[in-house]
Order: sequence, then structure tokens, then C-alpha cells
Amino acid sequence: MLKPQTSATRELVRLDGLWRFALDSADVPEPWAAPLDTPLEAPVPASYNDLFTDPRIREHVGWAWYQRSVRVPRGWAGDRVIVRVDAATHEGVVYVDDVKVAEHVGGYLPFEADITEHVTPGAEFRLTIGVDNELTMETIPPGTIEVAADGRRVQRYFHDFYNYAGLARSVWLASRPAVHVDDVTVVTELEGTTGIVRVDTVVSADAAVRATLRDASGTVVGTADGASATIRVADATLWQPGAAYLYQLTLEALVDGEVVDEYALPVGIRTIEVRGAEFLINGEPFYFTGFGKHEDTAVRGKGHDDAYLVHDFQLMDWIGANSFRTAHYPYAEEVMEFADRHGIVVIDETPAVGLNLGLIGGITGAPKLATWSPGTIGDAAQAAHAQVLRELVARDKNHPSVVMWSITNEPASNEEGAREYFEPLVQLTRELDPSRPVTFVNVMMAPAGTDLVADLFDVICLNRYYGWYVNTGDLAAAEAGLETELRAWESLYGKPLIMTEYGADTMPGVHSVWDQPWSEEYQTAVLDMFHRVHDRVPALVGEQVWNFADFQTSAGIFRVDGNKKGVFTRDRKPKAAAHALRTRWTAMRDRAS
Ligand code: GCB
Repeated sequence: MLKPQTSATRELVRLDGLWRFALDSADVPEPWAAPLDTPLEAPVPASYNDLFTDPRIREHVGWAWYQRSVRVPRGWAGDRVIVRVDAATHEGVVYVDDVKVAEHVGGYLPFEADITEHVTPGAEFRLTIGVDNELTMETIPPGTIEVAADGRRVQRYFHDFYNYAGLARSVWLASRPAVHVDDVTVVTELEGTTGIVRVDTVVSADAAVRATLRDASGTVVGTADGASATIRVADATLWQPGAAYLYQLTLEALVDGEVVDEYALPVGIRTIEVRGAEFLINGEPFYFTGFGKHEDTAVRGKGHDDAYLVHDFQLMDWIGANSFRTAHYPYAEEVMEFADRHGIVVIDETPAVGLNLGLIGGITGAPKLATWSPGTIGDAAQAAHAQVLRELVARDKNHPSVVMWSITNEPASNEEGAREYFEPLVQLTRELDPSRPVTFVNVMMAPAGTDLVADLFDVICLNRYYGWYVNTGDLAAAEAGLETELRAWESLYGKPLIMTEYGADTMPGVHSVWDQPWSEEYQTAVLDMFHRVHDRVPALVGEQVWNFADFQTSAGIFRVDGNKKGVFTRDRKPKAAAHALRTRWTAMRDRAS
């Protein structure tokens, strides 16, 4: 789905700001039907959970309502009028006055509605958006809802980050010509020094298509006519990790020779290839350094914030990171665009996290549930997972920064039924995008030999907590265990391996001369231990520390006001490990350039 934009034929109004806000209540069965009678206002974009002091709002399970009035610009007569919601977590419904115009399931991907028939240019309308944060065995990610003794509904889930809800990304009102560019897919290849840009455009009606490619200075470097076009760029400047270069592709839809729509997008010319146990970008072996991140800050929860966007990328540059994984859901499109512009490599992950019921059972002592079964993760979840893959690829397929799809984090890939669940999803991903490798992130409880799905993928990502969840405080044993395991993966599959999580919870200010878990020195020592092993295993083509920054989780005795494995604190102050990582990664970056 194309992101709305302004162009010669399109306009855009950002609907961010304070909206009326209320939790769903039996007293107001149709909250969209009148102005919401509420003392509360909530900012968009932001998760609503941490804004208010009332615990009933923070721990609410079910629908919540946002509402504001919107005036359609009077100049939009004759155009289509679109409402676009960048994300509604986890389910959204949109009303224009009394009319339902859109429904969408899935909390981290956009949806839109054509509301032309329900509004009048120059006039105001009431825009109401409902968001439902419920997670069930039919949603991705999954969860269960329990009813407490006092009747409260309590959301349980199997992933280690807080179930923030609301409108965490922007909402837009957009104008679009009736005949318009509906979709475009850009794939790039290289022939020697010539860049090949293949452009497949979908228009909404019978219209001709013209594609024009400009370099960064605005000079036209190629044009092509037709919905399926190829532009050859002699001596192309490549999009490189750490050295982004973007061309600008403009698509025009023409009716009777007249331009009726114009849509532009940046294009990075680069290639991705997995060859043996190597991951190649532009034909050169690439070693990932960086983090698994989260969209997580104080007060705004998962709310997108441009200041944190800029600051986080500054810190990644400072520390020498060249990449990150969108753990554990698709991030805001602004993040992906920023990565495109700044040459940061992205492993793009779906929200399929927590597909591992035995893991939680094991920790809490609750009875162990089979993950892949009709009553647990079954056909409905698989269908939701497939839908998320379709929408993720549709949204992110044109980002040069995205080098690989990660279809799930830490599933029970050693349990009976895993292969039946994942095989069709891997096949679907390859059909949706034949140009990128596909990976999944393997959990420590499913090592080589017990895992049932790793051969389906191009690259095997591993999350390992030697020195933390196992061999706690014993780094000699941890180092031996880690190396033995990596060698087993290497010899069994001969595919590239990436360490997508390793690390240790760390309270800033706790210090020790011994290998003392939670101390800043121990976090550094754990990372150093991993790095010694990484440097000895040739198939290991990347290391992404868990986590970039501390982040909020659900309450629990395993967490101290959230997960503290950040190399930076939640307010982005470096722990000691940040300086050690900086020494290693900036030296690697210097050697690579
Ligand atoms: C994992 C998960 C991640 C957790 C992390 C931890 O393996 O992928 O979501 O936060 O471990 O800190 O336990």
C-alpha cells in the first residue's frame, strides 16, 4: 500500500494532535454517533496506556475511542478523499459521522478508506476511530484473556514487551485523483556498473504510465513508458550500507496524454544475495552490527516520535552500528524511510512473536501447552500471519534498507506441527517478494538437531542467552556452550547465521569486580565473550545485541520496571557496554570502509 504524499496531483493533511478519548462503555453503545462525552484527551500519535494515572486505563482490555472533527479542504472537490491510519493496535474501526468506513485487524500496519461519498469539500465531519487491544489465539501476536475473581478482564500474552495500545502512529486525510497510481514495485539489479531498475506500476483505471528516474541532483537519468518498465542507469551510484544514495522515481498516470496523477518514491540501487554462508550486499560480504530494537519510550509507549527517531539513529551511528531488526513487529514507515536515507540495513520482522507456549509454561510453572494445535496456534492464527506478511511486504517492499524478511521471532520450531505451520508462510513470502532472502529467529530451546524448520530459510537468526539465562555468571562455561552450538549450526546447514539477540539485564550504577549479573561490567563481559566466539565462527555474519535500549514489559518478577538489557537506558544514556561496543564496531566499520 502506497504511503500518502503531496505531489502535483495530491494533497495531504496530518490529523495528529489531541483527540477526545474514552474507554468503551456499555452506557455509550455507539460512541461514534455523537460527540464523545469525556473529560479525557489523548495525543495522536501515542499509546494511551501511560498517559493517564488511572490504572483502569493502563490495563484496559477491549475497545477505546478516539474522536475529533476534521474539515475537508474546500479545494478537494472532484478528488477522492482518503482517511489513512498508519496503525491501530491491534484492531481498528473508522467511522465518518455515523458511517463505518473501515475495519482492520493487525496492530502495526496501515489501512485506509475512501470516504469521498460521505464528506463534502469545505465542510467538517466527525472522525471516530476505535482501537481494540485484545490478543487471542487467533491474533498475531497471540494472547489469552482471563476473567479475574472481581470480573476484570486481564490480558495475558507470551511476548516480553508491554502490550501498548492506541493510535501510536499518524492519521492522515489525503486527496487522490480518481484515476491514480495505486501501487508500484521496484526491484533493482546490477550488470557490471549499470543499474537495472525494474518498475511495475498498477493504476486504478485504464491509464498510461510514464516513469522518470532522476539522480540526487535532479538530473533525469532514465525514462520508460508502460506499467512494466525497465530503466538502465549507466555507472549507477549504489545504495550502500553507511553510504546511502537515492534516486527519485516519479510515476505519472496519463489519460489522453494528460497527466492525471503523479507519485514519487526514492529508489536505492543495490543487490542482495545469499551465497553459501555469506550475505552479500552489492556483491560484497556484509557483517551486520547493531541491535534488536523496540518502539518504546516513556509516556508515549510505542508512539512514534521524530525526536527519538533522530536521536536513536545518532546513537546507532555513534556506536558504529550498521543495522537493526524491527523486533518484534513492523515499525513506523518514517523509521524505514530514515534508514533508507541514512544507509542503515534493516531486517524487517512481522509481529509473529510469542508463538511458543511451552516457553512461558516452563518459566511460570503453568502446564505446558502444545503450541501448534487447533485450540492454540492453529489455522486462524496462520491465516492472520499470512495476512500480516501480505501487508508487510506490500508496505515495505520498496525500501532499499530492507534486506531480509523475518517472518517470526522465537517460535516453538522444535514442536510437532511447526513445519506444517511455517512451510506455506515461507512459500507465500517468496511469492510476495522473490528478491529478498527470508529468515526466522530461532529460540535457544530449539537448537540444531531439534529445530524442524531452519532448512526452509535462507539465513538462520539465533537468539542466545549464554551467560544470562543459562551459565549465569559462568562465562567460561557459556563460551564453550556457545561455540559448540554455533559450530553445530554451521556444519548442519552451511547457511549464514546471525546472532540477533545476546545480552544481559543490567542496572545502571551496579558495579562489580567479579562476574556479577546485573552489573555494568558483567553486561560488557557477556558481550565480549560472545564476540570472541563470533570472531571464530566463519558462518556467523552478524551480531545484533539485545537490546538497543531498556524497554517496558508487562509486570512480573523477572523484570525490574521493564527489560533492562538495553545498552542504553530507556532515556538513552549509555551503560558501560555502549562504550565497549563502540570500540569494537567503529573499528570494524573503519576496516570495512
Ligand atoms: C528473547 C525475546 C525477547 C526478550 C528477550 C529477553 O529471546 O526474543 O523478546 O525480550 O529474550 O530479554 O528475555
